[in-house]
Amino acid sequence: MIPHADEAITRDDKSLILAYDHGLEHGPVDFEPNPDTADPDRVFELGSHDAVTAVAVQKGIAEGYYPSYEDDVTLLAKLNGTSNLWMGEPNSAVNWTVENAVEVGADAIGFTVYGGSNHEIEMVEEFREAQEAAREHDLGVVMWSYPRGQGLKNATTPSTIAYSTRLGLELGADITKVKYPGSPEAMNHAVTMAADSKVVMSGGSKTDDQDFLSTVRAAMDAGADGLAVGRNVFQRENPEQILDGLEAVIFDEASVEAALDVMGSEPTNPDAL
Ligand code: FBP
Repeated sequence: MIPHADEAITRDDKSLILAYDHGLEHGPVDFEPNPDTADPDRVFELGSHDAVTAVAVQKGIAEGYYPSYEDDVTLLAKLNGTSNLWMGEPNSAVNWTVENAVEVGADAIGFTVYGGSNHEIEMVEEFREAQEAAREHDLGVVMWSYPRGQGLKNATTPSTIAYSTRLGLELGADITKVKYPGSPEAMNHAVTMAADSKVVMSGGSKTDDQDFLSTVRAAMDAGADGLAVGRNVFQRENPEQILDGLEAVIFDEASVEAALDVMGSEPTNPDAL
């Protein structure tokens, strides 16, 4: 972690990264709820919303589409990734070099590490190469820290998520992206284990407005530095509307009630507000 290395992908020290590598990681099924978002142009348009500090994509999407958005969108190059067709022990192919990502216009790199997988050693060594190349080019480094594999049945327990953020710090990430560990206390512990490096919450599968904003609010109150989200934005009928709500919660410190109000969305569980 180098202070300020992540400046290009943060605003007031916080991030809202729009993750759009699902066509590779999960396949076209993820675009079914909102078929327009199979078109990368639609998602780069969302990336120019004020709330979004970076858009994370794989190489092919960046090469083909980013040139039209480079004035309005900050690019986070997701360097590795695997398809859902792969049935082996968790692993991720390195699809993109840092040098090429710089040529395409990236300001930061993203890299998945599956701690606990039988492939952990090679993944960490690949991360080292990418991290050191990123430093040479002054790029921020975001680790998708997702422990999983043979020995890890529930990858979101509090101790596993605290270990995930610690891996990010120890291995040289500026920002570590982790799944929500289920409670503000567990998130706070994970943030503490990351010391001065940053922690962002992963969006997860689509939930309703109030549920989603409540989890993001809880994570932020527990010390998280933002969100890296895919499906909970682009699978909605109106992705811009949830970005308005997320901007309120993450950057304006709004309550869930106030954020729903900004969105013009009715609470589904008013008693919980
Ligand atoms: P979501 O917000 O949709 O969960 O996306 C975050 C993300 O990390 C994506 O970058 C990636 O495609 C996906 O989750 C991988 O999720 P998993 O490996 O847990 O299925």
